[in-house]
Parts: sequence; C-alpha cells; structure tokens
Amino acid sequence: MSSYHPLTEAEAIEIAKSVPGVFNADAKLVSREIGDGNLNLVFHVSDPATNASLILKQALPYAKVVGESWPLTLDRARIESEALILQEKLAPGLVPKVYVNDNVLALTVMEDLSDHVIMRRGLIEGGTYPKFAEDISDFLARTLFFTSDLGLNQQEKKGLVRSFVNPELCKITEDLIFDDPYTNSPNNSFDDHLKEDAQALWDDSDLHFEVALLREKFLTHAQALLHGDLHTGSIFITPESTKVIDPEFAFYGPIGFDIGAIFANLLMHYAAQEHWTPDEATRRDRRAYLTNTIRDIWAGFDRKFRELWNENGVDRISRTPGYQDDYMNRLLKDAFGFAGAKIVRRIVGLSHVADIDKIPDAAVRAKAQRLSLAIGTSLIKRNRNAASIEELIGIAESAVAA
Ligand code: SR1
Ligand code: MG
Repeated sequence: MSSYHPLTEAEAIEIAKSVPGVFNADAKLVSREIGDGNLNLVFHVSDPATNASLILKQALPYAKVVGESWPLTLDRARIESEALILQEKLAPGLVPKVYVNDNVLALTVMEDLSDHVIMRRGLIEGGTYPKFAEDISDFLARTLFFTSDLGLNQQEKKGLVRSFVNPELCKITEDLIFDDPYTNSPNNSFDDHLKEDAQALWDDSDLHFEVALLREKFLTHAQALLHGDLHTGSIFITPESTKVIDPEFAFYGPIGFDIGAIFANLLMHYAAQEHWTPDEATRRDRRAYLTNTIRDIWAGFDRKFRELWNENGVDRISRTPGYQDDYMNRLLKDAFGFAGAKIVRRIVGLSHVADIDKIPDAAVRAKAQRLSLAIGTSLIKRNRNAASIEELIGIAESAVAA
C-alpha cells in the first residue's frame, strides 16, 4: 500500500486501470486534474476510444482555498466515501457510485458524472430542472429519516454517530457560518461597498442571539446523518437526473441544516436575478420558478418524511398524537434559521458563491448582496416563529419589492 502523497495525473491513470470492469486492458487513458472546489484534488480519467471514464477525488492535508497554513484532516475522505455508500443504500440513484476507496491515499474512486452539470452553473446559465424538487426531497427525506432515531434503532444510530464524528470539518462550519460573519474576523471577505452592511451585522445583538441558538443546535443536536454542505455546487444535475456529491462535511446534526442549505442557495440565485435575467418579465418568471421549487421541495420533504415515519417508524412513543406535527414544524423553523445563516456567510464570510460574485457590475452586485443579506437576516430573525413555507417565500418577495 503506498503512503499518502498528492497524486499526479499519471498515478491517477495507474489507479484507474486497477478498477475492475471499467477500462480495456490496453486502453490509452487520459488524465486531467479538474478540481475547482475549496479543498480537494479531482482527477478525470478517461479512454477517448470508448468514452469510458472515472473520477478520482483525493483529499489534500490542507484547505486548498487558503493554502498549507490551514491543515485539514484526511479522514474526511473516509467520511465522504462512507457517506456516499450509505446514501446510495438509502436513496438509490441519487449519489455517484463509489468503486473504490483508499483511506491511506484519502481517495475515492467514483462514477464520472460529466454528462451532468454542477447545478450552480446550470442555474446561472438559465437551466430549469423539473425533476429536482422531487429528487432532492427524496434524498433529504430518505437519508435523514433512516439515519435518525425515528427510522433507525437507537443503538445502531449511536454507532453511526461515532463513525461520522467530523470535528475539523464541523469546525469550519462553526467558524465560517456561526461566528465569523457576526464579528470583524480576519476570515471574512467582502466587497468594500459592503462595509456598512457588515458593520450592521456585527452590531445587531438580536441577530446574534438567534445565531447563538442556531450555533448551539448545530453543535449539539445529533438528529440525523447530514450531508453537511448541501449547496448547489454539491449537486450534479440534468433535467432528468439529480446526483448529490461531496458529503465530506457529513456528521450527525440538525436536519434543518441540510434543508436550509438548499433553500439558501436557491434564494441567493433568486437575489442575483437582476444580472442573470435582465428582462423584467422574464425575471419574474425565473423568480417564480425558484420559489415554486422551494415550495415543492418542502411539500415533498414534509409528505415523504411523514410517510416514511408512518410506515417505518421504529419508535413507539414517537407515534403519540401531535408529536409528528410538532417535529415537522420544528424542522421547518430550523430550515428558516439555517438558510438565513448560510446566506449571510456567503456574502460577508470566507467563501462565496458564483451566482453573486460573478456579477461584473459592482452596483448590480451590491444590490444582489444587499437583497441576500435582507433575506438572510429576516430568515434568521423569523426562524423560531415560522409556521409555513409561504412565509419564507413571502420574505424573499417582500425583500425584492422593498
Ligand atoms: C475552507 S472551506 C470553505 C467552504 O467550502 C465548503 O464547500 C464549505 O461550504 C466550506 O464552508
Ligand atoms: Mg464541497
């Protein structure tokens, strides 16, 4: 077994050749490092003669986005491949297939999804995805229900909690989402024109109170095995197919965090529409498409999670009348709060989103950033009183109208 070192493109070919059943023995393989994320190397290995291909994802011992000064555990590669294997069992067809994982090389060899597009880019290019709400609500309901105490024997669940303790990746979230944006942290990064907006975030103690409660929930509420970083850059998509990738942040946490992540990223795309859809009438349609998608995701998730609970619930006391309604309402509240926190961090924190940052005109970009902040902070402040997904949509629509 070779010791850990970052792979070269040539080594990626040798490893790819050893995966059974993909390439012919005499294939002349081509390898390219295509990773454009914050943390890892990603090699695309293909045979131009047959179009057979594979992806090799290798964790680096530091956060690529910052450099070697930010060391980061290689164990995240094990967590990612184990999460993908479990998610494939629970929500078949909604994640890439894992062919091989090597915990020493921190490597996962998996299905190539190049016939899909990263959803963030697809949305930016104006794509619509009619199957997305159905697929992602399936993914959320099935992976979250069957890893929670509602759908899994509590002793087995504790075994999973142990396997998915992920302190270093959780710390990134704890700092970048639930701390830095609310103080003048050196990790923050924002356009100069947002100085006053950032100062307003730092001065808002009502907002800090809600963020402290959300942070506490993130730190302590081991409700289900989360994906942990479910933004639109973690989804490969076509109009007919959805594949959730990159669960290296997986850990046992509050269910609303994954749901809120999806809402947040659709809402930031919504906020950026003045640039991506310049014509006003078309823009209204585009925004309605996005809010309808959010509505359908929540409705689908709520229905499917309840059905799974009614048909497969393992917990007698959880069938007490009223408990299910109360539980689902708490998930919705959490989704509001976490969505808001995830929006705020992408505007003033370390790592941003292309939907907003790629707007070239500074004035239009500033408008999208302020709209995002208005939606994000309102969601955080409303979270504990939220009772319906229509309130979230109302918050977004009122922010545009203001
Ligand atoms: C240092 S990593 C920055 C961000 O990239 C990942 O996708 C997570 O969202 C993380 O917060
Ligand atoms: Mg990622």
